[in-house]
Amino acid sequence: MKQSMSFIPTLRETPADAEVKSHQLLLRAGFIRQTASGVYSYLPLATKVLKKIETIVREEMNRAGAVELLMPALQQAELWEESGRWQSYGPELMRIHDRHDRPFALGPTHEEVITSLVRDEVKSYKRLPLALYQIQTKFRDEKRPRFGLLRGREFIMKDAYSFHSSKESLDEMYEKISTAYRNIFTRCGLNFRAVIADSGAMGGKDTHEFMVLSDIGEDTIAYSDSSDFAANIEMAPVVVQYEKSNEQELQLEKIETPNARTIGEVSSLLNVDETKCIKSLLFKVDDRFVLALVRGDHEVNDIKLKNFFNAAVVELATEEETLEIMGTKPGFVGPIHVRDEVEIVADHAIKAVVNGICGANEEGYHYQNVNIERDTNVKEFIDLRFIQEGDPSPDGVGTIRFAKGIEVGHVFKLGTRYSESMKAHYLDENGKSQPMIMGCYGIGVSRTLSAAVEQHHDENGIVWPKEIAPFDVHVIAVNVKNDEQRELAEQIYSEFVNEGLDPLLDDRQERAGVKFADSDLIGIPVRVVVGKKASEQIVEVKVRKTGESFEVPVANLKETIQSLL
Ligand code: 9G3
Repeated sequence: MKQSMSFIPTLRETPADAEVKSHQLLLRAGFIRQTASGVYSYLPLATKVLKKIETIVREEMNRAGAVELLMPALQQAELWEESGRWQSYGPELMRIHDRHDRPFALGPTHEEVITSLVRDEVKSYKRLPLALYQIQTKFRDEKRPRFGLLRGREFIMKDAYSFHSSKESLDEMYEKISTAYRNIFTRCGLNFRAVIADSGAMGGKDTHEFMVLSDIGEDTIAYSDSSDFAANIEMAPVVVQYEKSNEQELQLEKIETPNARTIGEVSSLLNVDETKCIKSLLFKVDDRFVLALVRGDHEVNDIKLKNFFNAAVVELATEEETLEIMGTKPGFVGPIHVRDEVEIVADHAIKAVVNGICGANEEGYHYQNVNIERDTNVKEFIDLRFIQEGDPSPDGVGTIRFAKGIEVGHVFKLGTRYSESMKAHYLDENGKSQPMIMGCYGIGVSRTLSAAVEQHHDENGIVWPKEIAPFDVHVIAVNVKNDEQRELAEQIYSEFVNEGLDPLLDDRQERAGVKFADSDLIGIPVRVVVGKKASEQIVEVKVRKTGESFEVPVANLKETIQSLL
């Protein structure tokens, strides 16, 4: 491509409303432009990168045995009525009406469409397993679009769906596609982790997220410092074994604790360690109330609470609900003298607390010398707390550290969640009708582009990994008014094209400083500068990542570039 004919509107200044580096640089380097909140145009350079990422995705998905198709973005409401999701999704689902006033959704994902397509065509176990994928624009009306392409309202996703007649077959496909994902993110030059994730509302059982490590990531990953264990913090199990101290259990005693509501206030008022305090939080779990107990220095993991009760909705009770159910405000809630209908679950750590402190369910009062198994009727001790840095890794190897991650991939074992609700059945080898067992697998393609910039940039601009760079080499004619420089640059450009490279030629009438600044911003891995020494058939080669540069006779240029790429 020649820049004099291209469309790469670079910016000198950093746009004010862009908070993260990838958003700033994609705007400044002329890769994207916003049209509406969370809606972007991909300019020519971004389009090139997207095509490279998509090519890698296709190669790896095809290798895993999946077949590409393309489904409509327009999805009739009836399909979502069948799966029961038309009601369960709120304003995030982009809904429209056609000219006959019939309701449609702009597809945020395609479980309903693919299941209806396969159920109508596949009737026998002989046609399974089947794995289909597409690369297509998705629509989700995010409440707070932000960070450019990282959280948009219209974005490009590769979504795949697989159909099986046995759990083993699904497990096999799940592994193959997980391997494909590792290959994809590795080839895209990303530092990522596959983490055990919670299936959330997807209802599936096993699920993994693929996280690109980045400080601006929205998810927290708990990973082992000496093994490949990694889990979304919501799912990371806690395997600490607690030693109960052998101190004498003392008589339970109610004490005045005026205005001491938080664990911090209580522990400093009574001069006891937070590990002796019992934090009691009332939750609404579906249609009942549950009192969750964790040690004062721990936090309740609401996802673990939700999974324990296999609940659809888990929310902290409001202050009014707490007052009504527990008879006091949240700061004085405790597990002693609790209404029978309120179930109490406690984290394992609580069992080891001797002579602890808890709220007395009376404003201004706490109990001391609380011994949970003597003084309360805890329904069950479970793994209820969030994992913390320094905890032992659940696989028994090393210690847990936290990192922030950007989710770029997510794989799910769906089971029969959609095939039952949408009646996608097949006849098994005994002629018996069975619901298909499904898996689904997503990659945020446009998000992967942004995540790559988050991981690969410096103070001068983007530093593309060569596998997904918009071009292989940037040829710059320093002064296009100088015939020798211009002609040599064009000659080098043509030779690169003939050698099968994909070069970008800066043949613009611009000052050298502008060309070099733009080249740093755009971030093509290797640069060839044709300047004053063109008359000696000498050019300068510069490596964008390291900044190293060296003079090369034009005769040696081909092998120099090939060795660098
Ligand atoms: C919706 C809306 C937003 C959504 C969904 C549905 C996320 C929804 C989960 C998935 C699961 C997998 C196939 C590819 C991989 C991910 N946000 N999810 O189902 F209506 Cl508005 O999309 N789908």
